[in-house]
Amino acid sequence: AAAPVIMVSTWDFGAAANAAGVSARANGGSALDMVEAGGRVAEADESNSSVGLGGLPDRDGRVTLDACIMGWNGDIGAVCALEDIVHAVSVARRVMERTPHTMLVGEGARTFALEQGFETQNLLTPRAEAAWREWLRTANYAPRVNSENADWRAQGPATPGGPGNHDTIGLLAIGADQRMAGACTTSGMAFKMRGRVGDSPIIGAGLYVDDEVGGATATGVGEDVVRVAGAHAVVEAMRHGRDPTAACRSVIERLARLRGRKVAASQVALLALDKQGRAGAFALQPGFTFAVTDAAGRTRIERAGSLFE
Ligand code: SD4
Repeated sequence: AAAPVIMVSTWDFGAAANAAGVSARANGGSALDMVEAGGRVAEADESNSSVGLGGLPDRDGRVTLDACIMGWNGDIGAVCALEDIVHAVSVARRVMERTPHTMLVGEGARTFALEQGFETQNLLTPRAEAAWREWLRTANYAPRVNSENADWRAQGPATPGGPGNHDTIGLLAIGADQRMAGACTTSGMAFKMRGRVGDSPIIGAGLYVDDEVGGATATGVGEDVVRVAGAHAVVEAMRHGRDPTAACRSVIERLARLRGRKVAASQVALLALDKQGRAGAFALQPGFTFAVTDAAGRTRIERAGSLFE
């Protein structure tokens, strides 16, 4: 039998995140340490235009970050619309560990982070600023996400949020003590309205972990993930006996039944890891990949099935 999976994360760039997670585990870190370490890799990666530094801004030119983290015992923390602080996942963890609350937004989240010793930095890179200025010429908001869908493909590799660009990272891990945790971190949809919050920092939508069952995370058009409480729905499907792939598929199919043709041009990808160390994913559109690392430390990139071709 294949070695159990100990960490998964969204997209091929998840491989670098998993490597950081696995080394945190080797150094005695918990599943929380694994997912936080992995999220920080994507946040610091300037070439990823959907997470942390280098993330594409909102329509007003501000980079605003959404992140959350969840442990094995219902511990949760989240930040929404955080500005000027790159490691949103770490701020989310501080919200979880050092406040009586579970979510802080905007100015309050930023003030809390500063009190906690996080340093400010300009998250808008020249490349992201140039993409925003280009977008301003039409100021036509279209939620485009990574997909091999023909419509998006036709827009070419330079399209913000289009094929070849990077995307939100969601991470799920099983620690050496077998406890599970997850995290999700993003700059959200490019050129979103100021104040818009997607699924990624919403526990139950962008992320959910139940240590009895497994965890799930989402990427894609957050509005469509929230409609079905995506990550929580996947965990509940696993609780009722579905394997991770079938659980993700059942929720994608539910979304399609609920929304009909309205999701034909949307993308949602769901990724799950169960307590037994089995990983799986499913998406609306083709092209979603994810990084899977097993207990032997081997990482492979898998490609999810999709409802549409
Ligand atoms: C959001 N799900 O804010 C995120 C975005 C994403 O670009 O996954 N991709 O809706």
